[in-house]
Amino acid sequence: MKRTPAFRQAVIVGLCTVAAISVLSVGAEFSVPYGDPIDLDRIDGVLGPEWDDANAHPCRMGKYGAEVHLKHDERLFYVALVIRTSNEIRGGLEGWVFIDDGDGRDYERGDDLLSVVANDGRREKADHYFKGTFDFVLDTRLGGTNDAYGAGRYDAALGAYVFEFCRELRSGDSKDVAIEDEGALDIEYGWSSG
Ligand SMILES: [Ca+2]
Ligand SMILES: [Ca+2]
Ligand SMILES: [Ca+2]
Repeated sequence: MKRTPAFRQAVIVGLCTVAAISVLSVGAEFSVPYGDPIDLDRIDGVLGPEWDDANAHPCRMGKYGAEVHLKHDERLFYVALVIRTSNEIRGGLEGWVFIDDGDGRDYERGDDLLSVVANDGRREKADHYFKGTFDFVLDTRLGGTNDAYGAGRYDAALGAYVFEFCRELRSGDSKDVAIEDEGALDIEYGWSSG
């Protein structure tokens, strides 16, 4: 399926060690702390206390103000996106986290995308493989394994879409980009509307 995101925000993630991941975003550096594991049931599109030990930073995603929350544990990398809009968007919103495979060329075959449509917080497989520019499919459709889940919902009281993702650091799946100790990773965040 080909989809064109309305916006992407470039963020560079430098991995110092698994226990001390740092993020460079628009010239500023953010640390990705080692935190408590998040139960899969908490990947529900509700930004609860499971994110209290994450690092959060504000950013812009196109016309929307947003926040990115980041943390990891020994096995999983966690990302939450809060995209602020006072109105639910007609046609829905899809949140996504793009992960470059380390060659510095974004949106090419071999890159990763975590993506789900906001759907009342229903948890879905989120582990996609890039086949080409904005042409991506679930790993499981290419013989790979699903190693990421995500959920999103619109929270009217908060005035925001909330997307939560968890993803294996090193799944061993040939369809995944491994997040290695002391490696480097480019991540971009974004959304697309239906
Ligand atoms: Ca949650
Ligand atoms: Ca690439
Ligand atoms: Ca996978």
